[in-house]
Amino acid sequence: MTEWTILGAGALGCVMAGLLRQRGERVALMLSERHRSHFHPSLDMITLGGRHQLIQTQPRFAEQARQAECLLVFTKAYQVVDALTGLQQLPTTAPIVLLHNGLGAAEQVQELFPHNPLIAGVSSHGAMKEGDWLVRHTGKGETWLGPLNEAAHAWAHLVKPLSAALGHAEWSEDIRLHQHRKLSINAVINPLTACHNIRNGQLLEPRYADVLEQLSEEVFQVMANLGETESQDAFRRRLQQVIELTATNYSSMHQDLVHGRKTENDYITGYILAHAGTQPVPVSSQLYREIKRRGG
Ligand code: KPL
Repeated sequence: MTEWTILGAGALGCVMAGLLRQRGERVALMLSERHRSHFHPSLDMITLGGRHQLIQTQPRFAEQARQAECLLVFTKAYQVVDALTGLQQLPTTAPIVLLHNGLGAAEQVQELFPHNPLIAGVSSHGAMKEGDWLVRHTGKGETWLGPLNEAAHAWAHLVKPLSAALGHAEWSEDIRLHQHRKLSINAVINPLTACHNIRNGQLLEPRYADVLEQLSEEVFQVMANLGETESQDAFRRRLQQVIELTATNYSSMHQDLVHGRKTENDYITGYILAHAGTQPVPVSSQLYREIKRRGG
């Protein structure tokens, strides 16, 4: 049985640790320096049914990276490279699974760890941090994994235990498709909710109808130029569905901005800007600048 090492003990990382432990999987949590002097408490996960579940994981620090068998990276996109730079002793056989929002960090990871199997993951589970070591699982979703390099092709079997623990996990040889589908949703919902200081569901109010339509059109066109074949109607329906399903949530970018944290702006809206080519993307540009101006 593979031991899972989770890097990035944020909301989603902790919920994944909890769901894996519930299925009897071995889970280690890679902790940062600031946790070293503390006693490592057990994780308290509030399940979808509202029950508190105490989760025991194996605490690990960077110098123990050589013990990692499979690394699941749940840090924010902009932390991925720094967090992994500290793990140079990771065995070259250990797959690295990148599960952050947005796109753009994988190339640097590939340079840092040229021999490791590199896998991209896309998950739509909902999670919220409610305190130190207290997390809530807020929504069940799908999880897709797929290869980013040659060595990763041998690791498709990882989805079996993941699927048992998470309810759904599948391997896709075309993981870029799933990454683009998630990014296109994030590139609409996240910057708009962050800049207007609203919950996801408020985007359906008539006063946001125009900006929502303009931004959706921009994002759709950039994705189409990148080769995505989804129709505009299908994209609109999918967007509407995610907004409705997450109506009471504050998006991750909203939460980051409100709490004075850096956001994933560069890896979400920044990705749209970087791939727009000659296509005008005025709404995305304006939102990108506004989030930067507010320190995100
Ligand atoms: O993934 C999300 C995020 O907040 O980053 C969405 C789907 C927009 C849900 O809030």
